[in-house]
Amino acid sequence: MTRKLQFDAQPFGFECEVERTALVIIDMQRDFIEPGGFGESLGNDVALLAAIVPACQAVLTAWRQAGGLVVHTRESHRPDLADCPPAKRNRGNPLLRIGDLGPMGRILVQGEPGNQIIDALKPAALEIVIDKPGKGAFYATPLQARLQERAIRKLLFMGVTTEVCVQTSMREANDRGYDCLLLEDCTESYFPRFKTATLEMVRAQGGIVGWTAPSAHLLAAMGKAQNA
Ligand code: TIU
Repeated sequence: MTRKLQFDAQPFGFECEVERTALVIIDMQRDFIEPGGFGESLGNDVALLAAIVPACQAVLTAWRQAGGLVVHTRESHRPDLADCPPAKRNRGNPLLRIGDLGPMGRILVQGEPGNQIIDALKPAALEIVIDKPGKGAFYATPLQARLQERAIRKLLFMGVTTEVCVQTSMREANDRGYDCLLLEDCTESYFPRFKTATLEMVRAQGGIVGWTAPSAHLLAAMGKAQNA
């Protein structure tokens, strides 16, 4: 039985089938959410980001219970930094550069404590985990192949930061033919006005990048589908 979900979204209603849809959780890592990681090394106040964790947890729990596919991404580099262009490492004047030793291990390096997804959203066995060297989840990763193997057509996005890795990943997905929806209360930026602007630009022009909706709309639709 396919389970069809239909709910109010902007710029217009969104429809998907659980079996053909993936929940994509972008970079909910200690490096962005906790002090001492990459986000703070760039001069950001990281405190804002933790507020979305309960809403993300609620969606993740419901999506798992429905048997939906879950994809987690991590922005991360190989320990030898061969996949980190010098342009990325040297841009700006960070307190600590990618690969430098910080309080949570080497900044943005695979396997280091700071590079792990926060415990509250820890990937479960068999969920897909994508390590990505870029801001987008498709660049130099096997994500497209993993989604095609499962005939996934639509993506629900959560994670951080809204205008950087989330928006880049949504744009990459949009160009690959996926319908994308961003859960408004499950994403955050270090700059609240950038989050607002991103939500507006995603759904402008008839959904030029995709849809946005509060997570409550998705959860209500999932509750209805279960009772149907
Ligand atoms: N700096 C910033 O806002 N974001 C990133 O560098 N990566 C992600 O968004 N994950």
